[in-house]
Order: sequence, then C-alpha cells, then structure tokens
Amino acid sequence: MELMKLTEPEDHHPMWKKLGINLKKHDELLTVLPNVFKEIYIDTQKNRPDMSFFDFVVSDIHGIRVKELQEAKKKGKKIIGTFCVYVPEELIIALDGIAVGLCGGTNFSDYAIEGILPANLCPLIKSAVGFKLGKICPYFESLDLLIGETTCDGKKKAWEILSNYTKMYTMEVPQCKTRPQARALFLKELKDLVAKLEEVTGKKLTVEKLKSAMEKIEKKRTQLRRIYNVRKADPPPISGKDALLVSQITFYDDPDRQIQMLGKLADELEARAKNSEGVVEQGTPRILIAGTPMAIPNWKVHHIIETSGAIVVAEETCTGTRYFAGELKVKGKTIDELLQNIADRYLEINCACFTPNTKRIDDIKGLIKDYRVDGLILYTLSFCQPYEIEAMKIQNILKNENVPVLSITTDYSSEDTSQLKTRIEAFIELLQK
Ligand code: BJ8
Repeated sequence: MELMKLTEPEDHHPMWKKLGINLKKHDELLTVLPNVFKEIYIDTQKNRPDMSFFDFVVSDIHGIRVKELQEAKKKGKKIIGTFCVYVPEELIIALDGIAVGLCGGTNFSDYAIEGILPANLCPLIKSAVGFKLGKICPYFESLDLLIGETTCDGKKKAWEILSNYTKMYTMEVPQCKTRPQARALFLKELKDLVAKLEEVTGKKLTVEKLKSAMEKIEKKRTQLRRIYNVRKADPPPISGKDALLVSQITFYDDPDRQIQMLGKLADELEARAKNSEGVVEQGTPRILIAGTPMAIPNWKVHHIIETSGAIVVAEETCTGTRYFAGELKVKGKTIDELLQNIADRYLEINCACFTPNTKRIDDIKGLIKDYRVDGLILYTLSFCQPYEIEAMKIQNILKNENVPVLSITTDYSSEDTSQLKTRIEAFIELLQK
C-alpha cells in the first residue's frame, strides 16, 4: 500500500453520491469537523512531534481512504466493518479482506435514530447507528459485511436494528471468559467467523495466509506499544490528544501504512524522549484515563485535561492499551493451532462486559506505576452500565492505594463541558499540591 500523498484533498462528492450518501447532511458534518480539529489540535498545542500524516488523514477523513476502499473493491477485495476489539482483524486480513474499525464519536447523527433507539442509550451506539441510518458515513456504505459481537446489551440490540440496513454477522463472545468452556466457545466462534469470511470473500484460509496476517497485525500493535512506551517519560514527548488521534486512525487505516507511519512517529518520539524534549514542562501532573473507548472525533475529555494544566500519559481503553494488550504468539503448524493462539490473545482483553473482570484492576494498577501516574480519571460514556459499575468498584479499591481518582460520566454533547472543566481543574489542582 502506497503512502498517502499529503496534498490538498480533492473533491470527493461524486464518490459519496455514488455510495448513496446524504450529501446535504454529510456536507454539514464535514463543515464542523475542521474547526473543531483546529481548535483542539492546532491552536492549543505546542511543540508537537511531526503529526502531518495524521493531521492530513483527519483533514480528508471521508476522502482518500474511502477512495482506496472503492479501488480495492473494484479489484475484488471485500470491506469488513467491526465495532469491537474482540473481533480479530487478523482473520479478515488473512482472507484478503480489508478491516475497517467503524466509529461513532459524535452526536451529530442523533437526528437519524429518533423513534428507533431510546435517548437514554450509550452515545457510541446512538452515534454509530445514526451514521448508518442517516447515510452519512462512506465507510459504512462501503461495507460488504459488518461484524457485530455479543458484548454489551445495547450493542446486541443495535445489531438487530442494523441487520435491516446492512449485511450483518454477529459473533458470540463468551461472557464468563475465564472458564475453560469459554475458550472452547470462542474458538468455535472464530472458526464460524472464518467460514463466514470465506463465504463473503470467496477465499480459503491457509496456514501461510493466517500466519502472515497475524505477523502483520502484531507488527502494528508493536509500533503502538512503542508509542505508548515513550509516554512514560517525563516530560512525555507526545500529548495525550495526539496519542489518542494516532490510535483512532489506526482502527481504519491500512495496516501496512500504519506500521510505517507509527514506526516513523515512534522513532521520533524515542529520540525526543532521549533528549528530554517534551510537549509540557517536566513535572506536569500525569493523568491515566480508564474506561470506555473514545471514537473519533471524541476528544472532549483529553482536551479539557490538557488545557487545564495536566497531561494524559495513557488510556486504559479500547482506543488505548486494550487495543494492543497481550502478545499474540505467531506459532503453529495448523490453522487450529494458530486460531488457539488468537483466542488466547483476545480473551486477555479486559473489557467490563465480561465477568469476572478482575484482571482489569491489576492492569490499571500496573499502568499507574509504569506511567508514573499522579491521578486517575475514570471515564464512562453515559448509560454504559458495565463501565459505570466497574468505575465505582475501581474507585473503592484504589482508596487504599494513595492515588487520587476522579470519576466522570459524560456523553458527546458540549452541555456539560464547563461543569466538567471545573471538576477536572479542581482535581488537577489537588494533584499539584
Ligand atoms: S472490548 S469496551 S470495544 S465492547 S457500546 S460497552 S461504551 S454501552 S464499546 Fe467496547 Fe469491545 Fe468492550 Fe472494547 Fe459501554 Fe457503549 Fe456498550 Fe461500549
């Protein structure tokens, strides 16, 4: 895959029209985004590393990558959408498909779900379903298959609705994932998913193809780990906002290009860290965020924290450390052995939808130590019960650990921004004492 040329974005209206996009609404969406991005990323950050590639991707968010997908489709490739880090992208790549991690990080699309979904539902689900029903996401409109999963109740119901609008396949993810039968069930689900992907792509899985896809995705995760690793430095060489952006883009960009671009950024960050070149002063309060994922363009809480005198040094979220958690063993002589390794790696992801989920607290404690965290912010999207319940539990456990904790529940609106800012500023002040 070629590198994207960092040029002025071309007019993609003809392509969007062909995809059946609601052009009027879509234009409205794309008018808002550049201003928000400029305010959050460009105007308020200093001494950024070279983020030109990632900035460019946002500036042409529904353009060049979508065009690449259309060109790939013409060559017979199938585009497969996912919404959860439990769906192994290795399997999609191994069957010559293109995996696109779909997002839903804005309330812009809420108008499209009125009368279809309740208002008191997780904003991520509302946003994602709204993008499809409102026909304002060219990624969604490019899909040959959408893979859902049985994680939270809201998503399970969303798949039922979405199956009326797009080709859907829902894979079952075991709920009590530490039991031996859970691994057997997940393994069987992976095999069924392979069969479904073979049907959609018209390709047959082989040991070689699976191994090579596993190597590729593991390489991508390794580069992400490098970027996270340098954030342990004081001062960190990259802001939390920029690290979040990198992670958000990785979900839907080409993995080969990501390996290159993430690697290039990691090289620069490692050199910066060596020279103690940071984006903030040494000693700036260091925040760990733990909780629900932050889909693009949800930058709200990072922005508040980083314009209130602190820096986010890590995210224990699926758009953070959970995305590259656990090492994947690329060993095995048969498809079955390789699938077992995939199952073992994926079952290591500590999502609050599963029970018990005790390893998550160990993860958080480890991150607090490794990233020299001064304060933990538990971040929950409104109406996400699994994460809200775990937030209370974590807060209680950490009372004895001498780590200040702030728990916030919020959505995608800007209505609570000033209230959140007041709470976060008071929390950061406490860390500075
Ligand atoms: S592995 S975190 S990506 S399920 S949609 S659970 S916020 S109510 S996204 Fe997730 Fe997979 Fe778990 Fe990660 Fe809550 Fe909203 Fe549900 Fe959500």
